[in-house]
Amino acid sequence: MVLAACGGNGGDGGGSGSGGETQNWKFVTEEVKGQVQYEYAEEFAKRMKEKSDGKVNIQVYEYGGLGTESDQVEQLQNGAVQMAVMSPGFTGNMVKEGQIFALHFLFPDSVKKTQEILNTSEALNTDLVEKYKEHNITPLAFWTEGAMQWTSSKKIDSPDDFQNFKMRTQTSPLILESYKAYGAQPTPMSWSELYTALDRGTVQGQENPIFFIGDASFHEVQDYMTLSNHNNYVAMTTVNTDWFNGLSEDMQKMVKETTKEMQDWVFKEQKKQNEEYLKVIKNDDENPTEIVELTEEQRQAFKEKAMPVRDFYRKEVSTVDGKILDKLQKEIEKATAE
Ligand code: 6CS
Repeated sequence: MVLAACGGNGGDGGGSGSGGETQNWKFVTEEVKGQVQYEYAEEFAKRMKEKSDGKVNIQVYEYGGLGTESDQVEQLQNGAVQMAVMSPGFTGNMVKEGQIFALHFLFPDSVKKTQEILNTSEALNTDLVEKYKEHNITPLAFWTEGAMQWTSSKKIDSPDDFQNFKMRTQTSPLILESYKAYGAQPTPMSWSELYTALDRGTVQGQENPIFFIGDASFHEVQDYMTLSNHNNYVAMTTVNTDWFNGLSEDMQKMVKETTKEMQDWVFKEQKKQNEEYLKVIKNDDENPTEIVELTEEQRQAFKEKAMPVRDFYRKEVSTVDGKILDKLQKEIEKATAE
């Protein structure tokens, strides 16, 4: 009840959404201006304003203004903000099943196919959503920010290169487990500390989509970028569950429709940004980065080490005996056979 009241009143004039009054909502992202999540939220706000004839006024927050990624999760849960772009990589200690996205080489190599699966998967959009709802978070959509690559201070083209390698990760335990499987020493930290940590050698490498590596200038303090495509960066559009349930049906419909439209928009946005930043990194002569392309055989060596992590997920992480993973794997098999 307390959460409902708090969520429902979020922002002045928040209200139930049933009347004609102005609605002021807060939408927090984990990225800064120009980056995919922030631009997503701005575009979302613009569309909602237009559709509601100016009645829905969404204030978008860059990363940093409201604290760390973990603080932002709490703010969404307690209704201090109504909407958030959230990465499952920071909620793993709470929603264990959400760590499914930490499994390497699970989704197809094609980012487009991956997005299609994220759009249609029942395992994710129904079963996993239920798990988040238990924590007053409703994911309305899952979308990729692109394939992730490794940057490093030494060349990485085989699992041996990861031996005792200090790898920065997000906080979800299964992400750490995925890097331990290669022999690395994972070190969780917020991305706001990462540039300095790479520069000082506190950590030797990290994973992210290319646009983020380039925009956050990580390549300036790294010597190599391995095009590993070992995973996709998946983000979620989330709302405070109690607040959302308190909106009028029309308003809920408007939010859902906008979220749906935005799937195509964000796919194009991440593609554009990832392509542009690959050129930026390649052409940055002042900060040269060696691009390491893996052969299929080299990728296979990483895949073999990554496979046992799925059993670990089933046995040690999943609270439903791996049922969501089993279902998702079937959906992926079906989608890739088409
Ligand atoms: O590496 C990270 O933690 C950050 N990466 C991206 C692509 N978005 C936000 C996130 O916090």
